Amino acid sequence: MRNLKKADPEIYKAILDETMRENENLELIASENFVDEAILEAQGSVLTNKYAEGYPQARWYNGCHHVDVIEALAAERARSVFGAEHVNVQPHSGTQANMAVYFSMLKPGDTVLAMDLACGGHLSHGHSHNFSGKFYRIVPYGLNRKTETLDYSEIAALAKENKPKMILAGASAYPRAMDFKKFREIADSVGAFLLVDIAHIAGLIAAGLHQNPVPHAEFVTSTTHKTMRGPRGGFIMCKKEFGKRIDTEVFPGIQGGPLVHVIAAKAVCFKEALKPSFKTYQKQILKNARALSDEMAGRGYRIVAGGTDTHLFLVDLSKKSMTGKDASTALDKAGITVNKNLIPFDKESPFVTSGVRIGSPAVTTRGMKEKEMRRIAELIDMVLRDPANKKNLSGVRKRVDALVKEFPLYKELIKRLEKE
Ligand code: DSN
Repeated sequence: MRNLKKADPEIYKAILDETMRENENLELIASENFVDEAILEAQGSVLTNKYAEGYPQARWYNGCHHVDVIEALAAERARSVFGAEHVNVQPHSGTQANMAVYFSMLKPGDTVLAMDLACGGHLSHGHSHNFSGKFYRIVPYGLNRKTETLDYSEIAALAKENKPKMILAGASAYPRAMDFKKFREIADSVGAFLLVDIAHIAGLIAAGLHQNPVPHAEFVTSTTHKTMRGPRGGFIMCKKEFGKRIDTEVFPGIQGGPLVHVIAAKAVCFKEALKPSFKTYQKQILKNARALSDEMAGRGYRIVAGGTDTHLFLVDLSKKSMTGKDASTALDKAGITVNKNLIPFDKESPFVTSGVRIGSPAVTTRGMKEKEMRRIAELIDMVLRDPANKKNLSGVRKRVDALVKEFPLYKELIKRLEKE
């Protein structure tokens, strides 16, 4: 970053500081990950200069022959990873991927059955301030109070009662496996179409470690930056018959020029996902999430839904006289990054919450395994047992320092930065 250092020392310093923060902390935010340097290179390339409105071989601007190669490769690789008939890799984010599906298939006021945000759904699944909540009649489905898992018979009953045009499956904070085949049956029973948002679990699906919704749903949306470990962005998969409609809705419907530098990085991410090493990585994500969740449970913490089948789990702190907000703030001070999260049927507000969400993708990328997960659980427990004690927090911080040093991140990159 020699040029940046000269041109803009303030931005240079903030990027340097963030690089160090990522290296020096234990990243347990379930939706975050660390990309390979190859992805940083693709995204930091001259492709940021190019306008490419339209699609490969059908652009509005000239000079697109190289970016055509890139976008075609990204889409082709994504199709291979997930077995999809049609892929659009242009959405700038997961929310925009969802927006393209809503806008192409629904009219304002149409009914959508989607997971309640308070039970783990996403903003774009019907939050009142999001386009989804403003433009559509959202009927939320929740979880079974006892099992804290999806209750398919309740979803079927809600579908029958409300006759939705679209059923949306997928979540941001649901630790158990989802049955997309059952969602398909429910959608068929009321003539709805099915959108599955796999933003969180896409990597697991790509590796064959979670049921793939692609054969069951008309539309599947995702991000590339969570378990997929690619650049920040979105993509849409759909049945061939909807391909043209989706493409037209993304551009010119809701976006202008695609971010070709990000699409190149997405292509690198999909290539990575086709390798056997990606499957090994995803398997370890699952093992690590289970080991961490089991160790937390063994230390007396209640795990929502009794555990995890995925890369994340939720810890209920309501019986520990602590809010999610206080817990995540104390953990942050000790170098452990998690996010406060509503637990099902939470009595606290979304700003306070009774829980924290913990995910394993980023620490797994560092090379940590089950043994380290048990060490992390011990460190979390130490913080939460005495969260206001500064000496306790600095003691844990030192142990975090020692742990992350054993699993350095961006080693070569940091060495180069230090030389500048
Ligand atoms: N904000 C993301 C998450 O953390 O789950 C969802 O988009």
